[in-house]
Amino acid sequence: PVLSSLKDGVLTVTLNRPDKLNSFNEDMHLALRAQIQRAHDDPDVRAVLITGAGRGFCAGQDLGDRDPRSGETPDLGKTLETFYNPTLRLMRSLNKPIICAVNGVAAGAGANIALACDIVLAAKSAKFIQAFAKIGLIPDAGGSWSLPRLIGEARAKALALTAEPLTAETAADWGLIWQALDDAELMPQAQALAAQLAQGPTLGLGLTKQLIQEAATNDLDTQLDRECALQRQAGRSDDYAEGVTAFLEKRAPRFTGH
Ligand code: LHQ
Repeated sequence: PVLSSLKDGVLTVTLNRPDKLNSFNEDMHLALRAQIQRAHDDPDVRAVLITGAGRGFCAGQDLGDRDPRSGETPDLGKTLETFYNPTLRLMRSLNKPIICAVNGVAAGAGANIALACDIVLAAKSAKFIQAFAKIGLIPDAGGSWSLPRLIGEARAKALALTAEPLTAETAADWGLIWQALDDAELMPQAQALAAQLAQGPTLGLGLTKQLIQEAATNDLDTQLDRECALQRQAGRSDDYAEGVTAFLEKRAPRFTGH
């Protein structure tokens, strides 16, 4: 249910249930999680690129997996605890950038998995849909946290309460994502960005990701202290020495991620 390849430091992960718009069944949950875990464990992975196979990015949970007509009372909290939340936490704690190339519709938890990535690019034909309201659910997969932070409470509430589709261009205008690109440009640009980051000072990039995430819950004093601690760490890296040396020697730096 997930394809993966590692090239030049970029782990590309493709959600691959195109007949179901890459909606999540248990196998796809576990396969995605395994790839994010691999990104944690394998020092050769220096950036991750997530995308979807076929015309969609991800339509959220596979709604055919649990048929309410069976009469069973579902425990969706358990589904979140078992499947979504560990993956979300792994994505956020990964000290490496995750780029998302949203190639088509991103609905429900599929939209919010995309928003949990560090840099989100989307094809202009893609749409973001907080589909939960249509089926009586609440925004999950981190959406209730990320939406108000990214676009403010007014827009977050309206999107979540109406389930209205948002175009990629409006998403970019609002700051929900980084860029909306012509469809043909999406993958080349996403791959170029992932390659650029993977060849970058990835130790410092990982610390940057963590620091910006921490700012969501820290006050200024705490954050200034964290900047001291992480800049101290970054300043001791090989990549800092190389970056400054390359600048002084007027040449391109050769970063190693150490
Ligand atoms: C699907 C799905 C899908 C199965 C398209 N499942 N087959 C967390 C915890 C536990 C449980 C519940 O949920 C959650 C979190 C969530 O993610 S809740 C939100 C779940 N997602 C949705 O409600 C979105 C449902 N899908 C749609 O509204 C539409 O498919 C969208 C707007 C995404 C795309 O519309 P179209 O471009 O018109 O495509 P389509 O509807 O024709 O879909 C193509 C095929 O994919 C179709 O199958 P078929 O056999 O008829 O060709 C759909 O049934 C299937 N599919 N989403 N989530």
